[in-house]
Amino acid sequence: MKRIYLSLGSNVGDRRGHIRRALELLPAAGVGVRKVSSFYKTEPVDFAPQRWFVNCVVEAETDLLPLQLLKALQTVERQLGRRPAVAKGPRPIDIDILLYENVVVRSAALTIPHERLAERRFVLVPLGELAGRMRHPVTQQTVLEMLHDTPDTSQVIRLKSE
Ligand code: PH2
Ligand code: MG
Ligand code: MG
Repeated sequence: MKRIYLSLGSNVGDRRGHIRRALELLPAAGVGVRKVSSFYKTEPVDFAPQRWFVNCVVEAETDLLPLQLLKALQTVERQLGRRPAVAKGPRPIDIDILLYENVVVRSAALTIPHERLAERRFVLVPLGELAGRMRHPVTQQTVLEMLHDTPDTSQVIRLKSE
């Protein structure tokens, strides 16, 4: 079993409902969810004129290899009604691989660790809740150090309950 961290985000329709549904579908896709962060309302990053997101991070275990995992997550995205659309535009669900053990993957199809991990408060804040002392396998910075250093100033507001 490999330990992985995923980022989940939604900014269309019932945003929390979409994330909850994705969490329910992950086990059948081969991803055992171990911990779920709080849910956060987050200001859109990179693509401003759209609705705020709800984001969370999960710690999970899987026997899937990185590219198999990517395909499995895309299947869950489609099950939740995601269709190919504008890059970084509105979506019912987006599930991104943040970390896969200490593995580094740099291919056209997939980049692990996620290439903008250190530039996104909507990822670093929930990830810090689960694993603040964990280190980035390339830069060796901890999650809390990345959060302290990030140039991102977008708003991330913890929701009271899921
Ligand atoms: N995802 C993006 C682009 N911008 N902004 C927020 N707040 N949350 C996201 O999940 C997000 C984003 C591309 O996947
Ligand atoms: Mg994304
Ligand atoms: Mg994605």
